[in-house]
Amino acid sequence: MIDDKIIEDLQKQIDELKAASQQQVEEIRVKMLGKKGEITRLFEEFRTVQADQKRLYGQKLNTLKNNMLSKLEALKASVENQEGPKGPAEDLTLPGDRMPLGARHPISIVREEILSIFKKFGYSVAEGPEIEDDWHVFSALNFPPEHPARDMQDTFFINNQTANNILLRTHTSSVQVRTMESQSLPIRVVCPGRVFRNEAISARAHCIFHQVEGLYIDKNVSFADLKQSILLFAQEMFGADTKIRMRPSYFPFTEPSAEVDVSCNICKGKGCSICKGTGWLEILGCGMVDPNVLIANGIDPEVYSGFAFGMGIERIAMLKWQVNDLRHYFENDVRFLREFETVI
Ligand code: 2U9
Repeated sequence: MIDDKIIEDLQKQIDELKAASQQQVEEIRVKMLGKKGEITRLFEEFRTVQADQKRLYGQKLNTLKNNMLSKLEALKASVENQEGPKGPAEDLTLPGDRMPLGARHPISIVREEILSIFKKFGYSVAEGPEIEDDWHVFSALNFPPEHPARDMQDTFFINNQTANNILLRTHTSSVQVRTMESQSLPIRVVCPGRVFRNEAISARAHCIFHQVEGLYIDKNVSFADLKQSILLFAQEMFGADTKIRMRPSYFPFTEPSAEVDVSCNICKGKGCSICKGTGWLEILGCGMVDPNVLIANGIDPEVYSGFAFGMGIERIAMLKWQVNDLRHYFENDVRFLREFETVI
């Protein structure tokens, strides 16, 4: 049975409706417009309305239903404003989302390994600028003025209106020079860092690579100290049964100078494809600091002596993991990097 009173009462109810949550809005919708809802029931009873009244009550019922729908929209909007767009406050007791852990780059892993060995030997770590001047990279290290490393072919110079001696460092020796300027003797320091050389990129060379260099200056430092330090480093790095051999070499900043090979720990010195059948792998260069370098840096070579060494981190990493192409270390292909995820 439908009459004006029922419709007016329902309209009054609609006007007074309130909701505090999405759930209450839904309950109201079901109560009014659900299958057994009050407005739905009126529509079902519409059949019983007398024919001459159908037009009038049809309009009234449609208005009631539309008012109800508008009210539901208004209630929904007001609840959303109260709760924020994402619904009720999040449950703070739920476990958090796991952040996937990144992994260290293989060059960083080897760098830290080298540094931690020298730290055990009492060395401190120093870093310096990648953009340097001629003095710290060449002159203070006994490079003669006509040395080919000073050439544009080998070194990246930086165009500068006021100075023509600004360049990207070709080795981290400049950091040792800066250490001699700022620290008192004795000095025992290792210097890791990125260096730049004007070279074509290939499997064996890159215009950017990483070095660790070391410098030890004190009274009575001898070649025997150098040899024993390098042997201990090689055994820490490549295994206790590692042997070393030294071959004479030449660097402007050391005299005498040597290149150091370690026994190949793949074939145990018998000869394999990694050591190209020789049983030895070259790992670093070293020597006694040239007296000219000590003088240039204000140190009396009659009182003090020292040794220095330098190694390329990529080269050590290639030997450690038998990577045959240097470019892998720079491309950051995740399939390559993932191989080192479990290496600490
Ligand atoms: C000062 C005095 C001497 C650092 C040294 C080497 C030998 C050496 C190369 C290894 C491979 C560079 O990365 S590489 O291409 N380095 O062989 N470096 S002695 O000598 C110094 C450094 C600073 C004041």
